[in-house]
Amino acid sequence: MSRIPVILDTDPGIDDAAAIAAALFAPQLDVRLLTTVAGNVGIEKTTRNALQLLHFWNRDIPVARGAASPLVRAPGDAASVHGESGMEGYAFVEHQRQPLALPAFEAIYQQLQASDEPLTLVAIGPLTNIALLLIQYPDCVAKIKRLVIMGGSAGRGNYTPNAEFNIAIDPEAAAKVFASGLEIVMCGLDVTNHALLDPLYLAQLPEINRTGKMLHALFSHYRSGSMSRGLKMHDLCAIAWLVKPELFTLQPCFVAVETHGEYTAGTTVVDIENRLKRPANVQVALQLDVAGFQAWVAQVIALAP
Ligand SMILES: [Ca+2]
Repeated sequence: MSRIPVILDTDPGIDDAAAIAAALFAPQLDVRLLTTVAGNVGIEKTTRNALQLLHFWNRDIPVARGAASPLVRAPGDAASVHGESGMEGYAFVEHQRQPLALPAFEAIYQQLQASDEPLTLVAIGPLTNIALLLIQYPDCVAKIKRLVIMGGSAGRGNYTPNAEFNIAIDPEAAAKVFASGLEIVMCGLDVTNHALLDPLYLAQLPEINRTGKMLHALFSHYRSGSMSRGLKMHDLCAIAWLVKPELFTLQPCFVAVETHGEYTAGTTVVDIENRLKRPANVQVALQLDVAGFQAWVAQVIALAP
């Protein structure tokens, strides 16, 4: 089986940690680079968290530190959901790992240039690094097979009434990315709000392996859903789509990102009924096979140490 080569841009983040686990241990994927971005918490913390996770799994995938703040706006965060550290709840051991000496968008470009096949980008944080890549290296589009994101919503938001967190933190970056001509798959709240791990599975996690034990400790501090009603695994959806696209129903749509609205900045305007008569630029995930998703998560976590 030829594995899909992937660059993963992330802001760990507790659901990011679960997504990184799945990306590393799904046999279908070959993670070439992790890049970090400010989002759930600041860039120092998301970078530290990414390195801690790779150390936990003893994996030597390079990490590049990305943007410390959005393109034009002041940083926001989601420490209320993920804890002050961004990955509250587990005592990771000390290590000497360091990020690469070059910024994320440069590291991504180098990977794209070095690869003899187009690479898949997966972005599960704000889209700042991807926008910087497109601004600095417009020629990179030809080297990117597709961009799979966790972000946006065709309905309501989870950060402001209409905007999803990853897009709301850096609407200008998202607007740039959505208008880039890249092939984009958007796993937004329309599917991720349903991507629940149920209480029964969550309770079993510590018995499965040390990854399960670690994730269970993090999940106990995660505030998107609850351990007793189920937790929303937003970021895992982007990885799930790559490995199990048959679990998702996609619709090609024109999607624009609102950057000027007084109350609506960061809203993804998803033209499901084609009212604007504009060509589709995004494959929008609108439905998820929840039971299939849960079965896949259990399968892939069991493959981890
Ligand atoms: Ca994330």
